[in-house]
Amino acid sequence: MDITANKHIADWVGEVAERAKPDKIVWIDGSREQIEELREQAVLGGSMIRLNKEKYPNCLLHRTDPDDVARVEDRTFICCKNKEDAGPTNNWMSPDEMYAKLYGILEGSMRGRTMYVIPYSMGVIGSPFAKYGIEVTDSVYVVLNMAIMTRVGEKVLEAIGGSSDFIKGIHTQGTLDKDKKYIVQFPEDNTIFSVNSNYGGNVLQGKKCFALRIASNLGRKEGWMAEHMLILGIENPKGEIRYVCGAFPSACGKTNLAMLIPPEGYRINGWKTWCVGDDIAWIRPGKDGRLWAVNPENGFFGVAPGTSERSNPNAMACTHEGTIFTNVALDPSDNTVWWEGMTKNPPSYAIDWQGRPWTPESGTKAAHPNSRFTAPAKNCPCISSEFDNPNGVPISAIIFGGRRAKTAPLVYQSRDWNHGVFVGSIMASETTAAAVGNVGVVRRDPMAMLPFCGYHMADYWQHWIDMGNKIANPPKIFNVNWFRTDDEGKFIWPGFGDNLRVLEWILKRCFNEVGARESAIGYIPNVSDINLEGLDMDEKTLDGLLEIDVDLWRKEAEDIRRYYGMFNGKVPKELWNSLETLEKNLG
Ligand code: OXD
Ligand code: MN
Repeated sequence: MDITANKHIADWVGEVAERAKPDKIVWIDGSREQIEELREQAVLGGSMIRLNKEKYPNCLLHRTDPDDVARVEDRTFICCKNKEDAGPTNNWMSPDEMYAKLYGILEGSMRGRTMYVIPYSMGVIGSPFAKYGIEVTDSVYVVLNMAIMTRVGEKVLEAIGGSSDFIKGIHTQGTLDKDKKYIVQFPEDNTIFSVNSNYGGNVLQGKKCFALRIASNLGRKEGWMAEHMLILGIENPKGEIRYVCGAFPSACGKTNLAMLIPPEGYRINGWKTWCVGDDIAWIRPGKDGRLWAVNPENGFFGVAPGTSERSNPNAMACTHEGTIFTNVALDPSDNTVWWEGMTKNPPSYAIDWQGRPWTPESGTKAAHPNSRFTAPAKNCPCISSEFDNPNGVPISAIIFGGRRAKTAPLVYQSRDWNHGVFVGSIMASETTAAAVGNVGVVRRDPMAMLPFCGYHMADYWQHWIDMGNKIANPPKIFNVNWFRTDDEGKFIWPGFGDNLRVLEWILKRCFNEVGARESAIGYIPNVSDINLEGLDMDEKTLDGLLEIDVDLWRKEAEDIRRYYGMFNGKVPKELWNSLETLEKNLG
């Protein structure tokens, strides 16, 4: 493939090349041959290790710089003209100042290197949901990952045609200097820059940069929603498949929920689950007055540690072919990978994520806690038959969730859409004992979008309210908390596949098949309506999980009032109304 006939793309790529001064430009055509050739080059060049060809065909291992292992929220910016438009939850710099800085870093940064041009699509190419981007990068790692996570190549250029409607993305690895790392979105120019990083979430621009930060701006303008949500289809014994979207902050089990395996009793009765997406949902009103969602991605960028045949066999199955592993350990005895939590017994000897010899006695982690697998969605044994449906799937329920030791009950339902927006806006998760200090401190993460909302958070809430006014049959909105603990700090609810018991109740509520009790915070299940068969839990314990501690909720309401105060008078009145109702209900 050579230069495109699209003048907007050709001129812009030419301009980037003039600044970055690569030795060579390679256009990614999306062919198997080209991807295989790049894999081979990466292996020969030493940036990738090829894994056991029988056990892990076409799989590679990559190690990043030890200082470049996660998303960098403090180096992530939304650069729009007015600071106020980025809001108090985003870092901001004026576009002129930021462009000057970034072009300075870009200048000559690809000398001696190859610049790859990746045309990619978020969503099924040519579908009404699809949006296109061009990412130029000097990293083969980015090319190979983008070819898994998105749909890439010539077909994307055909779909763009002569249009200038595409997202421009520039990535240069640079020197990986921590203090010159920038992940920047220019929503008014549909432009993304990532410099001095080569870590997935910062540089696979289709994911957080485009599909959430830029897309949340596009959705606001165009009347749809870009959300940090999984999409899951639940098939009941009658063969009806109903879909839910779920937003959870990190370390709350989103990928596990997206690939959930029903408990045995449910399986025997014919329940099945189908994964449509594990991280991002683009949601639009359909002609039928419902909301319809697609997963704009084409793969999973999952956290490896803790993923096992027990916790998530579907995710494990995803990783056995055509997968890129980043910062996991290598078992040199058979050239396979390992991470903490994968098996009970670690290998007796391994090469750790930094390439150093490791044994179980080393006292260090073999895999980085944020090590990842990039796996094709089509590998997933429970991938939905609707995954490639250009129209998406109709959403019955939206589920918000966080990690709360005491406050939030196992599940509750909002009274209506606007109250549901309130429930999403006050989403919070407690920091765990795994992190230094500050155990149990609540961090608000509205709709799990805190690091990903590309404009003022209060305007985003207003957009949710506006969307609700436009749809005749909105999904019902729920909040779940799998993480209530007992007096000894142990989780009470078993979680994982058993979460289906709660999802069953949620879906029954959506189809008016079950009643509920009113409470100060919303509707709560009647204890007898959650199926406990086959579970070692009595109704009294379940009742405890559904209890609302009025004192804790009074404190919560005070904290929400303080939190809303941060948004310079921009919090929609509907949310204040919900807060006042809550305060009144609590007495
Ligand atoms: C995240 C991710 O950080 O999905 O949320 O990688
Ligand atoms: Mn995510």
